[in-house]
Amino acid sequence: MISDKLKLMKEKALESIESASDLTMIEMVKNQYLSKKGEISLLMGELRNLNVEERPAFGQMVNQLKLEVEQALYDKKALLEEEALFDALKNEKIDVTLPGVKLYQGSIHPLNQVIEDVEDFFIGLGYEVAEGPELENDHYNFEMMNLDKDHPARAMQDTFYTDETHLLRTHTSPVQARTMLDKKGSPLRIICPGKVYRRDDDDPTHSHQFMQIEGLVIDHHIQFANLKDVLLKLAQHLFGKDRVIRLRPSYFPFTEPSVEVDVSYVKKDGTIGYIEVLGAGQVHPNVLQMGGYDPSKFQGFAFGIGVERIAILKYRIDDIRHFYQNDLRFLDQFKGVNR
Ligand code: FA5
Repeated sequence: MISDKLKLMKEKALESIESASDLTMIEMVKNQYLSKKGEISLLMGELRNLNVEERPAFGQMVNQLKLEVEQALYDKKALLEEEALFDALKNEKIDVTLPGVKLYQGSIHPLNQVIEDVEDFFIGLGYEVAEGPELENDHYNFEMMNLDKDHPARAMQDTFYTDETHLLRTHTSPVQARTMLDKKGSPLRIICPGKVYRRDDDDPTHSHQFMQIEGLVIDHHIQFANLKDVLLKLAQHLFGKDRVIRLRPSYFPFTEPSVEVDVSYVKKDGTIGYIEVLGAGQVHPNVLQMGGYDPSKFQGFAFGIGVERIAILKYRIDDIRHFYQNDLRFLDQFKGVNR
């Protein structure tokens, strides 16, 4: 009987589906019965061997069988997929009791902390922050600063030349010249932090590469007293109200008169000592003139602060080289300072 044959096929198919243990086996059963040449599809070919009256009933039975096998495959597939997902979730379960991976948290380098602090102070006084190139033209680094080609003071700032006219700047003072030309004769007050380079021998207070913060103010009626006032206020902002500054006469070709400025500190034995932190002075008339300012109408003052020297004083560092060695034991001590 044809219906027995169909019944047998159904049992066989459902049994195979039932016993399929993964999705590949499901796919195989599906091919075996439902593909173009699958057992159920081939049954339809048998329609031809039946007489016309029998055909509709047979067609209906085969369709019914097909629907049931399809449904069983669908259900089993869903079940296997759910089991696979469940297994994956079980295996990938996060163990919240495991210790976490500690991420190293860096902090702002102590020299940058000093720069930010000095910037805050001067921005509060209405200064702008200017920038200039580290690879500088001899013209700005020396000539515009009143040091012509054969000036003996060039020897004090011997540096690294890349060709006849270009060098790693020896100080941040060339930014004075660049800013003056930019401002085209109008009053200005700027600071400029940045790296500078010299052929200095490294020792506890000297490095061949260090940082400076240049300052320049040009206006009418500027006096030396204005310079002294701002430098004392800066020292007290950085180190506390008990600090004093000491001005020693000095020489820079770009300022006249010129001074070197020391800040007081208490030595280990309790006595008062001084550390030189910057050079300064009133802008030389030649520098004003070259920068496009009439020296009979404008005066100015300028200064160049040694950033490392400020950090040495502020954080009591015994050797400037610590700032450049990237030793995390040293740098970790500055986390949260000034913040
Ligand atoms: C100058 O560089 C002048 N351009 C500063 C200046 C600007 C004067 C504007 C007048 C007007 P000096 O060579 O003294 O000056 O350097 C300034 C500061 O940089 C020093 O006071 C010191 O704090 C720091 N400094 C100088 N050489 C070194 C070095 N090798 N290592 C670390 N800090 C240094």
